Amino acid sequence: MKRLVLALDVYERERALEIARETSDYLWAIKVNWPLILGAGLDVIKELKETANVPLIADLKLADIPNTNRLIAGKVFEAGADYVIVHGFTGRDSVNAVKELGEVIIVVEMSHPGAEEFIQPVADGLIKLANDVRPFGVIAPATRPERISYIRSKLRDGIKILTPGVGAQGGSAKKALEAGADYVIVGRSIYESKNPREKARKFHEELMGAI
Ligand code: O7E
Repeated sequence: MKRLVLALDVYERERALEIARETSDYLWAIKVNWPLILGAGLDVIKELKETANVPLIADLKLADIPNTNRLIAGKVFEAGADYVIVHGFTGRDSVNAVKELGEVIIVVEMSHPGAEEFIQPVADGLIKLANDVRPFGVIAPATRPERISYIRSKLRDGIKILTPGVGAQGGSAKKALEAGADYVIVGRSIYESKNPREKARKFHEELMGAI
């Protein structure tokens, strides 16, 4: 089973497709965020799926009223995304508006230092929301493995934990998995390396060894 998600945060379509082609053997999924969508357009989602043949996560971190979330998510699912990432703090009606259209992943806690200011203090409420809404998965920080363990201990069985913050942000892939994550999201450590395929292979092997 593969547990690595590539965060493909480059601007250029060609570069994105090349990295996807090189690394796809080791990936469970590819995550696209605003940089690539703004740089290459929404059609890059379908092209990446055809090139890498893996699920596509659209990480737009939607945080709007239900109607606007629905309008945005509709376009993104139509473009071929398999999962759309939404913020939970806007409330369950906004999250459900996206879930009615396809699979969602809810942000429960983020990986950067500033996440301790506002998001971490309300994580319990966001976990409860996730347990009620039953998304495919939630986001938890690899930079704080103890928080992954905490979130896992409160989360309903079957909801996956995806964790960013490995490598460039200082987190460890192995520790994140041992703490209870299901999938590890890695960006710069792979796409900025001289040999993205080799880097992805190393992360894949580290993750396989951690199970
Ligand atoms: O640090 P990198 O280069 O390995 O990239 C990490 C990716 O995960 C990047 O796309 C960033 O936007 C995303 N991310 C975080 O780094 N921290 C978070 O808390 C949440 C995400 C993320 O993927 O959000 C999904 C909701």
